[in-house]
Amino acid sequence: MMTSIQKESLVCRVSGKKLQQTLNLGIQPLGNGFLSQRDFKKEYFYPMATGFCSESKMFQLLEQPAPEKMFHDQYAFYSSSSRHMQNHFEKFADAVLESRCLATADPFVVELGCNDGILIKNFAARGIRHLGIEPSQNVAAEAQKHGVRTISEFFGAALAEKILKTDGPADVFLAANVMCHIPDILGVAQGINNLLKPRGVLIFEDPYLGAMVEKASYDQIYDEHVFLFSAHSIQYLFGKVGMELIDLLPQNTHGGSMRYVLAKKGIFPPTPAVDQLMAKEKLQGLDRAEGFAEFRRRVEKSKGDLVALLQELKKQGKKVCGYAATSKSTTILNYCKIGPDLVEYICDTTPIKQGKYSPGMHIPIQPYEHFQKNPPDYAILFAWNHSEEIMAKEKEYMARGGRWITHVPEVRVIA
Ligand code: DWN
Repeated sequence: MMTSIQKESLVCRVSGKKLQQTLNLGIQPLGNGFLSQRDFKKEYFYPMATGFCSESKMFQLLEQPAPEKMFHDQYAFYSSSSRHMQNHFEKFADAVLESRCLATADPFVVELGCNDGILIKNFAARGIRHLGIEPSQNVAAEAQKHGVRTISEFFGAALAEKILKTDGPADVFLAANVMCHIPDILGVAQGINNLLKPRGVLIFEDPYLGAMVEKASYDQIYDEHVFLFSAHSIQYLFGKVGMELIDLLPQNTHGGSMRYVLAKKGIFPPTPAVDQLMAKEKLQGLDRAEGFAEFRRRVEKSKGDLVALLQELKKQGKKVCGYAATSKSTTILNYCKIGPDLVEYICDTTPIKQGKYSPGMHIPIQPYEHFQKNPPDYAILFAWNHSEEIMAKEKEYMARGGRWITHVPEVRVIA
């Protein structure tokens, strides 16, 4: 076991002030570090805990593995693995076009972390000048197949300069489920501000801190998610580079996300949604470290309840599998110490994960067809954020008496 720990961040990555610990999820491997048996001995682990900064209001990991460990040419997550997400991003693109922020002479749209092109391909297909930035080469290659112009580099002020020289300033800068992955978020914010036209807008969405706290969905915390944002933290971060929130739109994706719309300060009047959400966050306690005490208690209870349920099912001789080898499942399995003795296998539709083992707890990952041929008595819904889509396609499993286990918002069996 390797525990190469980076001590870079017991202070806030944005304000530089000391962090207060909010949650400790123990020693964890990489969320997407699916591995072969021969690599068990050299598996990478690090201590995963979160902290809160009372100045920037940033909820963040105390320590995070180096980006190169997580995002590389074997990156295991392809955004288009969910049909629901494909529809979501088509609608996202339509909303950008309807907002008329691309209604300029020669519009230019940039997307950070475009993955397999799920969002930006909708602009490419309309012949709009665009650029996708995606450091993981394997998923970037997939985006190129969809006609997306991509570069495989990490974004910051230096890359912004380069793009300004080759393409000029951007009308719209997009990101989805990306910003929360970036430790040098201030450098990225600076780069975005530099790259945008004076009336350019930044539109991005990420899992929302308020939704995670409400649902006790602590599995949103893993190596890749260095931050879980709120309106408070986004306002502080972008305020540092001369930008401000002008709108907020809650999304039901990934278990509760927020779409943030920002522009340079003073250009567009903010909608009432900005003040409304800031007020709600204060009530929810998202603006102070003490506000996370109840969340911590619910997470600890969730662990106890899930382990007790699985042990009871084992005693009864029931067969339990995991449904979808999500990054989130890595957090749950390693925090609760759930291994192949309690969960026989995890099925997943992504070929790169199949035939491998889950990070840390080493549960075999089987192709989806294995689930159909060997249906369990109970399946833990690790992709609970896609539950509607999954329930719709698993009617036969349920009709035959198959049951689901979920931990959101509390551990329970769904018949
Ligand atoms: O931010 C991130 C989010 C957006 O996506 C990344 N850091 C990584 C990833 O997180 P995740 O792995 O928790 O994402 P999902 O979308 O909840 O899960 C995707 C996985 O689930 C894929 O491996 C495919 C699998 N899956 C499946 O096997 N059957 C998904 C669906 C919908 C299914 O029906």
